[in-house]
Order: sequence, then C-alpha cells, then structure tokens
Amino acid sequence: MDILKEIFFEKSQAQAKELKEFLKQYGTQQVDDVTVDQVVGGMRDITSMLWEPSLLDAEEGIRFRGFSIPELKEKLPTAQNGNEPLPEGLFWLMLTGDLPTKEQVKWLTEAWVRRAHVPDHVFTAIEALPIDAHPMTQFSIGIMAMQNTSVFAQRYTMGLNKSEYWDATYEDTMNIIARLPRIAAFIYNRVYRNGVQTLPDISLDWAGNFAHMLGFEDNGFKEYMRLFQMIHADHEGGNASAHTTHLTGSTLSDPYLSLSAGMNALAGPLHGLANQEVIRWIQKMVETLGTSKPTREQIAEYVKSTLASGRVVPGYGHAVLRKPDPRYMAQRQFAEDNVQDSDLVKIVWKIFDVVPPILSSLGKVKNPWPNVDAHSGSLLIHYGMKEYNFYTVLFGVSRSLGVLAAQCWARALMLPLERPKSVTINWLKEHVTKTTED
Ligand code: CMX
Repeated sequence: MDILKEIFFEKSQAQAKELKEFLKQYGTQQVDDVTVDQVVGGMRDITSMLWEPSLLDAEEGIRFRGFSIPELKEKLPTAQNGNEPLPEGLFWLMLTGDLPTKEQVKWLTEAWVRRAHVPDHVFTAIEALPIDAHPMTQFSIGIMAMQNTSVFAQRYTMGLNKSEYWDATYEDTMNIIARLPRIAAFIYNRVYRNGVQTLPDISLDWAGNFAHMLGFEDNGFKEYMRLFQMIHADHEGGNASAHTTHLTGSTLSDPYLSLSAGMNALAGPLHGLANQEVIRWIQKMVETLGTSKPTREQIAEYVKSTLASGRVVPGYGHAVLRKPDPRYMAQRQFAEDNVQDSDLVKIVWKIFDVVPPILSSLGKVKNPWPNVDAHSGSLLIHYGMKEYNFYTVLFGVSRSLGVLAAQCWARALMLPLERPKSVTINWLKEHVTKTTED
C-alpha cells in the first residue's frame, strides 16, 4: 500500500467507525427545515449531504479542512522557484485532513508522474470529434474514453467486496488526476495549436507540467496555474459539478463515469462556463464601446444594457456566498503582485467597482459580489492564453481534485445511493392548505 493510501485508509476507517456510532446516537436529530421556496427554488441551503474535503461559509468563503485560502498560501509547500501553493498539497489535505510535508508533496508529484500514461485510444476518441466540438465536450468524452481502464469497474465485475470499494476508488482517483492534464493539453493543442503536442516534463510539478504541456514556459503562467488549480479544486458538496459527481457516483458508477457527469454540469454558463462568458462579455463590451480603457460610467451603461436585454452579468452573484469570493480576491492579489500593465485586468477591477451597486439596486440579487470566474480570464489572457472556450477545461482539471477526494470518502464511509423526495405542484398546494387549516 502506498503512503497516501495507508494514511487515508487509517483515517477513513476510524472516521467510518465514529460515524456509525454517531448515527446510532444522533441519527434521528433534526438539522434543517424545508420551505416551499426551497423545494421550488433549486434546494438552496438545504443541509442534506455529507462532504469531507471542504466547507463553505456564506460570509467568509471556502475552507479546505478548516484552512482558508490565505492560510493555505502560507502553509502548503510551493514549487522550488515559486510562491504559490502546489495543488498536490491541497489534494493531500483534502484526502487525509493533514497538511502535508514537502517530502509528502514530492512523493505525490512523482506518484502522479508514474500514473500519467494515457492510452492511445483516448486520443483517437477525441480526434474522432469535430475540431469545433466545445473543449468541455472533448474533455468529458476523453474522461469517458478512459473508463475501460477503471480499476473499480473491473474489480466490481469480478465480485468486489463492499469493504474494498474505497481501495479501488482511490486507485481510479489517482490515475484520473495524473492523466487529466495530458488530456486537457491534448485538446488545447489539437484545437488551437494545429495539433502540435508538447511532451510532458517529468521534472516539473503537476500544475507546472500542465502549463508546460499547454505550451507556456513563462514562470508567471506556471505560478498562476498552480494558484488556479488550487483555488478551483473544491467548493463543498452542493455545487452542481460536485453534487453531480457525487450523485452519479452514489449509484456505484465508477469515478470515470461520475467525473464525466460532473464535468457536464460544470460546462453550464451559470457554473464553470462563466469563466469563458466573462471574457466573451468583456471583449464584446470593449468592441461595442470602441475602447480598451472604458470609464466606470461607460461600463455602468454597458452593464445596464446587459441586464435590460434579460441576461446575467457573468462572474457576479453566487448561490451561497454573500461577500466577494476569496478565490476572486486571491487572483486579484496575484494580479496586483505580478501584472503591471494590463488593460483587461484594469477593466476587471473597474467592473468590481461598478457592478455590485447596480446588481444591489435590482432588489432581488442576493449576492452582488464577484465570484471566482470574474478574474481568471483576464490573467489567462495576460499570459497569452486567449482561447476562452478552453477556460472551463482548466477549471475541470482542478475540480477533479476535490470531487474525487470526496468520492474516496463516500466509498470509505459507505455512503448510500442518493434519492431525495420530489413532489408535484398539486402536492405542494394540498400540503399548504392542510398545514394552514391545522
Ligand atoms: N446578473 C444578473 N442577475 C443576477 C445575477 C447576475 N450576475 N445574479 C443573480 N441574478 C438574478 C437571478 O437571475 C435571479 O433573477 P430572477 O429572480 O429574475 O430569476 C435573482 O437575481 C435572484 O438570484 P440569486 O438568488 O441572487 O442567485 P441564484 O442563487 O439564483 O443564482 C448564480 C446564482 C451564480 C446562478 C447567479 O448569481 C448568476 O447567474 N450569476 C452569473 C453567472 C455566474 O457568474 N456563474 C458562476 C458562479 C460560480 C461558479 O459556479 O463557477
């Protein structure tokens, strides 16, 4: 058993035992009430699932195993010549609950290098798609194409004992995470660089090598990719990509099938695709206004015209958060430290000044502040990655870290099939009549 697997095994078995006892004692205790608004309104805020890697606070933002993003920037190991935390460290933390040492992170980087081989048929499957298939479609299909290598699926067919589900899931998780950068880079190079592929550099860390395979050697881009992959990794369990992965996995479909499902949820414009939409929207604004240095007043007028045409302002608002997203703030800080002169970054900052009061004035938007997607595109363009249709794939590679760590936990804790109750409008009407009469 490898060192990470051993630690995960010990921790998760102890936790599973504790949870069993806890359920025996407190299983019938109520944790939430549900209103009609919540039933109709996308189940907002209903406490109803278990998710170990991270927890979201509406005011404060995300904490991974209790640590905020600024704390992790201090505590997680960095690359040799860098300041940004390595995503390997975050994965270790999410899976075990422990901050890893430098040596443990180095071990994980090397473990993923050893597991990174992608079978040829996966590239053939991607190549069979039209070149203009959206990169997220190609990415999801790439993940699906690897499913024949699933350790979980193979061992399940042979009669896998329940108590070993976690073990096979861990193997798939490690293989998938190791391979995803190669698949994502293959898609980028296929679509945007005439198929010119860059071979992996195994001396680099996971995110640094990803940047390298995408064709970016600038250390600034590598550092941003480390930060990007760290901050997008997880946002507790209820968001659409995490929840979809979890729901699909709860049927005991293997990690390839469930991650691909989660990526399809991430590809929606109200979720991960918002990072591409932000840049598309800003570029349209620049084109319409005829200037790359719009004033706040010009931006405000453009925002109002977007709202008047019945569209959302991409990169703003959130289903849970009620303050500026710390993932936005971390990228803003990165830009302040590393980017001297970018018109686009300056526009993103002006939008931050302009949009919240306008959204607040509508009287219905619960969170007028920027989310994670409001800043990423401007930094990617600064470093030369202009192809915004690809941005959500970068998000997807990162999101695999959190949702697959969670799937390992779901298997170790033997979480059951998900099956919430749905009702009809008539049922709701009868229910409220009955309760009002009582
Ligand atoms: N622009 C315009 N209107 C917005 C808005 C925005 N950025 N954010 C919310 N609203 C509107 C909603 O559309 C809703 O309008 P209706 O009542 O007319 O349907 C109203 O305000 C209330 O919405 P809410 O309760 O504040 O927000 P929700 O939880 O329903 O939705 C979200 C959250 C993210 C879908 C929404 O804020 C939005 O569409 N934002 C823009 C897209 C975006 O940036 N998504 C990325 C989120 C982060 C991520 O998952 O990656």
